[in-house]
Amino acid sequence: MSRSVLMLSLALSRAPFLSLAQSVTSMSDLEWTLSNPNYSISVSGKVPSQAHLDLYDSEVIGDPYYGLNDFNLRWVAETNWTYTASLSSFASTWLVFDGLDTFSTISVCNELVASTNNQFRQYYFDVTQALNNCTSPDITINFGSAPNIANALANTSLNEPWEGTQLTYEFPNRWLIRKEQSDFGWDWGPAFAPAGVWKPAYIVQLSQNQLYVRNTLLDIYRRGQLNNLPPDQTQSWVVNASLDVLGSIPQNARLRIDIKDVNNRTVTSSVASNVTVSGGAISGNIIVADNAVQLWWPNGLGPQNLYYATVTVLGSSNNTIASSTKRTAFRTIVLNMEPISQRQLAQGIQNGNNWHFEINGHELYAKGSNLIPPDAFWPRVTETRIQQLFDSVVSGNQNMLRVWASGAYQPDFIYDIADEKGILLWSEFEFSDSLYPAAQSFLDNVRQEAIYNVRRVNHHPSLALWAGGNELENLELYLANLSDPGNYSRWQDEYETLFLGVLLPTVYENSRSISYIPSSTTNGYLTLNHSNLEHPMVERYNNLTPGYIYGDTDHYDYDSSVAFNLSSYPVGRFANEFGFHSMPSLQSWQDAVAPEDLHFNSTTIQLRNHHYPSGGLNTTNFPNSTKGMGEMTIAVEQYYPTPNKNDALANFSSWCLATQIFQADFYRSQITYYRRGSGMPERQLGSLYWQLEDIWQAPTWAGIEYSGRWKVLHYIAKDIYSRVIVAPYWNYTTGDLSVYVTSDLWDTVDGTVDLTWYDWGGNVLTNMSSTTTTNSSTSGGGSTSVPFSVGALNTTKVMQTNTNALSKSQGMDLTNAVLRMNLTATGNLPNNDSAPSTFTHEFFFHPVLSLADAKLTDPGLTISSNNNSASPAFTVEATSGVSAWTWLDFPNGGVMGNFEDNGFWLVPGEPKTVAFDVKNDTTGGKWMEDVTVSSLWDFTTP
Ligand code: BMA
Repeated sequence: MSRSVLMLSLALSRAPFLSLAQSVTSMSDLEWTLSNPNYSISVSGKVPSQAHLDLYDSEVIGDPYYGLNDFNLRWVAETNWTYTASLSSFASTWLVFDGLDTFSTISVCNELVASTNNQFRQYYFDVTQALNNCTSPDITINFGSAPNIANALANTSLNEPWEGTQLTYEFPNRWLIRKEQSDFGWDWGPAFAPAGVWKPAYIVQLSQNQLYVRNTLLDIYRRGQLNNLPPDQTQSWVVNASLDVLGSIPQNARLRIDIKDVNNRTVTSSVASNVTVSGGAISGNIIVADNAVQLWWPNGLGPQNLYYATVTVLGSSNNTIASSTKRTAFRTIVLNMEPISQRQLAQGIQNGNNWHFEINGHELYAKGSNLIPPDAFWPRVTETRIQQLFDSVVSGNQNMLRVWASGAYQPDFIYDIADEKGILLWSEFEFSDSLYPAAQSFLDNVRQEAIYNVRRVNHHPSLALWAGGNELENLELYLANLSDPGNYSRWQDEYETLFLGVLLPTVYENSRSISYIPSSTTNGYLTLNHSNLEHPMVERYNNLTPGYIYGDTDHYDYDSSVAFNLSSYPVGRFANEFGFHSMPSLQSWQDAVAPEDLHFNSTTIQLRNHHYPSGGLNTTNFPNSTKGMGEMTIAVEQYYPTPNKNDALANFSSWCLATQIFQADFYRSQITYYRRGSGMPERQLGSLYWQLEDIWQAPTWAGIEYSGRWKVLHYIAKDIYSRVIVAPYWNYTTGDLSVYVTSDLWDTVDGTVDLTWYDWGGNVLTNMSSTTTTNSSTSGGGSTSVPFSVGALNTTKVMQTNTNALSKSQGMDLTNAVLRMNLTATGNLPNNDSAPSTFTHEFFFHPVLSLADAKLTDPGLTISSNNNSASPAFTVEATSGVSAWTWLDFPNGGVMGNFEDNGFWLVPGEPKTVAFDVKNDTTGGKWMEDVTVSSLWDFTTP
């Protein structure tokens, strides 16, 4: 089998595209050289790759992630890089690049082919002419320095007199170029501004009458469906297909669409109607009966039924000219922003507008987080890594990720993984935290990028939404109004030109199945009128009726003194971002910094903290960094006993953990609040915290570290994203304490919550059993058992009391009391025919705001392992007191994975066995010997 045929058949197995082009050679198969004459560098290079990675492989530079190499390697970003390779002689040849990062000049046989300026576009060039007169053909791709070019563009008319709106992290002027915006620095990441052929590239040879499919659009929607509006679920499906091809499409060409299930059974094989040929694309559609297919559901809401759709271009004698297969599915997903209806008002929902997702016509509670670029260098993001990351998403009980604007459009393999695992991907165009140029050349460039990506990913059932960009309305337009009120209408007009005039029509013209919002955080639209083709969406902005609720929320408050003040949280329909930063573990730090730097305020650690960003290229960002480090320290000091260990490394490790405990505690408090909102007048239906994972080893908002290790946050988020939860809501000023059960199931669930007060020694406070005000509770043995029934996507109160009253009238020592809430319930999982499931959840509440004020007791923790490396498990027991924030830890190197539970509380006499999910192990199980357990008590010991 020739290499190119092999490559085609490999491509087929995943089926990113299937083309009958006669010869497709991957440019990865060429021998590339990377060179830079200014530095006399000439090393071997790769495609796909980036200069930093090839220089690291050739040992010209050290690990870009080590120490302060992000600063030391700035020279790599500030110079030009050239990739060259020899070509065999090719006739009738196209070069197809799925991604060039970013400013490239391409020559073949010394003849200029093209220049490119957009990382996110697919480029294709007919180089037949250039090859014709060439004896030893070669290709040269010269990449200009993106930071230098951005600076040069700042002196052109592309730049505008923006004031107070442009957030610079490190390299300036990112908004003038179409390159991953976080490549120029962000508050959680380094600034490498890499360059290279960052995505696959192909040499395509076509003879006459042959076509190469370079992109495939599949749009599956219910008949009559319109973007952003809930469709009629009884309608049949429309499957609209459109192939972008190289080569010329015969005038009389027809299209056939075959749909098969994953067992290769044909669902339908039909010749498409309404076939059109225009602009290098052939399009047509078929109808599929509603009952011919099974629906796709997100994680936890039903099965992920998948299908293969093959679109074939047929010639006049029914001969196949080209064909493309995509794995897809049948589902509708809508972001419903319609006005609150009479029916909803009658249910007690507060007036205003909806802002929630509906899958196949059902409201769902979106549980998840924000996905940032998993690496500063995309070419080293492997499928295995993403599989593992998404396994953590699934086991973390998440069903939605917001793919944050200003990384990169996700490659197909990531959507494929999300399709398989049922993770909805709220996707965004790459614009963030600045205003953007309004020049025609810029808009045209963006339009091409948007068309390519909207068409490329539309077939994925995991695609949940397109948003124009990050924080544009709540932050950027707000800042524009604040700093330049005289020109505000200009900034709003320009914003609308790009986000309503270019991006919205790109979505609406290519897809009817996906909703669009111009900005991640938005109050939604005032009107939506699909018959107004010019301007279907009119934004609401701040046109608000007092007392009404609109839109989604974004919440950051670095004043940790109000972290647990519930009235400081926003009341909205959906929380798309909220968070606070924490340190990564000692183990992650050990991967990235020298042993002598392993202390809280070492220069390296401080300078790797980019919250708050330097705002430029200085490498002495101590004033801002200290602020960010200080926020973490203050939070720990406020709420927990502070570690003060004799051993410097142990002290550092404890401090890292302590910052993670605060982070997790704070997020949990917000998540419970937002989830309870599903049954409150705000009808709150989503919680996506900032941020899922790390791009490198640094203090950030992440719940999963760069190595894949879970921080306390990811464990606690997993727990609090359980289906049916019990949680306390405490006003620590008045002492009012209520306990609610909240469920995101689609049927009523019945169960009981056992409420038991303990002292820190682990003794049940038997005289405290009747501290609830519910009617039907029963007490005994120091516990109160409260039955409950909670409706679909709803909440119900199971206890109301006042801690000050408990202290005054019942003599409770609040510093020596802990309320354990234990829930057991029975109910049905959505779209699941098996017997009812049992749901359990536990929460420990302490009636003092700071655990530093609590009478913590040594819990006398013990740990033992099952010594079974094939299915490792550890049994932990508290022998002499309540164990708060019990933390199992595993060593660095050799093993990666996660415990099934962590950060939990224990009372004496109830051992808990915790399994460990191994993702990699090169130690043959030896790592199990080094697993440790600690708790908050350990912060109090030297
Ligand atoms: C929001 C996000 C990101 C940022 C995060 C933490 O602004 O959209 O831009 O990294 O908060 O500051």
